[in-house]
Amino acid sequence: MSREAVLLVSVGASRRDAEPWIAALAARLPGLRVAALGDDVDPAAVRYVAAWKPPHGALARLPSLRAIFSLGAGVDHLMADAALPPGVPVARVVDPDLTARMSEWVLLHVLLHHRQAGRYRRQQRESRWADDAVQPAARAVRVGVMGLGVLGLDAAAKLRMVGFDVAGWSRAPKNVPGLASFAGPDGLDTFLARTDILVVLLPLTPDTAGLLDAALFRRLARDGRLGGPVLINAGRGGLQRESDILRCLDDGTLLAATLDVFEREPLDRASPLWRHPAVTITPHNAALSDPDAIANLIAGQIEGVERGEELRHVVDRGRGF
Ligand code: NDP
Ligand code: OXD
Repeated sequence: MSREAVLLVSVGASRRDAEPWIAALAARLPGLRVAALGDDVDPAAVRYVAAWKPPHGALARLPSLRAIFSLGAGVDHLMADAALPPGVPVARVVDPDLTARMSEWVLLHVLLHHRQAGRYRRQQRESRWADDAVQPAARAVRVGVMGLGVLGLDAAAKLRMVGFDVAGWSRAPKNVPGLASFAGPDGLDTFLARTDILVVLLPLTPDTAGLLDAALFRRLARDGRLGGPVLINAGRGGLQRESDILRCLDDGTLLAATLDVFEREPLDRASPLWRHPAVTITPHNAALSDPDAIANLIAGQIEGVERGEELRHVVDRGRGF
């Protein structure tokens, strides 16, 4: 068996799922053997892993492992693996391609709610010309972005460019011109009370799990120009309580919701979310990781490590993101 250093790729259930990643990485890293989890590989030869939701336990017992690359920006699945090798750094995706995709999705769905796309789709189905709906200006609509990291800050900047009145919430306050910043549990009430459209781009951690519940939705602004608060979540499904979302849509606490992520994925066909008239669903593809773009990032990281440079975008395993 070859002792050539190996980059092990784990994506999806079958080797075919990993193949675009293997091809993209192998083309950029000719000095490494790029193999799929399940291939005939000497565990002692594995120097790097690139993975999206690998089976828990699969990355244990790789004695030469130098770094694990998440193929997404979120690392909650990796962090939940009790057998993840403790001393090995985990780097996540921070890449302009993925960031731009997420901001596109956020802008699209904020604008669909702002311009009342659901109302006009209904009217069209009924061949009904009704032009009496109030259409507030973007500056009169308050968007609150939960999570002001790489993705939240870019989305907030682009929302401001369109003209929305944007605030953000994070652990520590941010000093960004034109962005009202709220932080920590103490800042949450004020942030929610001035939010008409809540955009969630938080990571899933022990501190954020289940945060999006009925108690939080009740603290959103009731005096907005859209007729009720709107929830848009592309963070993680574990942040939300789906039964609370449905209850709050039905009792008027929420006007509408757009969800890209779910407590269980894929979303069960029996979930009432599919059929709720005020819910828009996308299948966890707000910001896909493009193999070519992300292979460039990982190849650059590996080349840097091999030259003795510091790994970038390393996850703080203590805080979980
Ligand atoms: P970052 O790590 O850059 O940012 C995370 C942000 O969340 C930071 O601003 C951080 O605050 C804030 N935060 C974390 N914990 C708390 C807390 N307890 N209270 C308040 N704020 C908190 O992550 P990204 O922006 O790159 O990505 C965010 C998430 O988006 C990912 O973790 C992933 O789950 C999700 N995602 C979803 C995708 C999809 O297609 N649906 C695609 C890509 C990512 P502070 O800055 O103060 O530390
Ligand atoms: C990610 C995702 O975290 O696609 O990158 O969800």
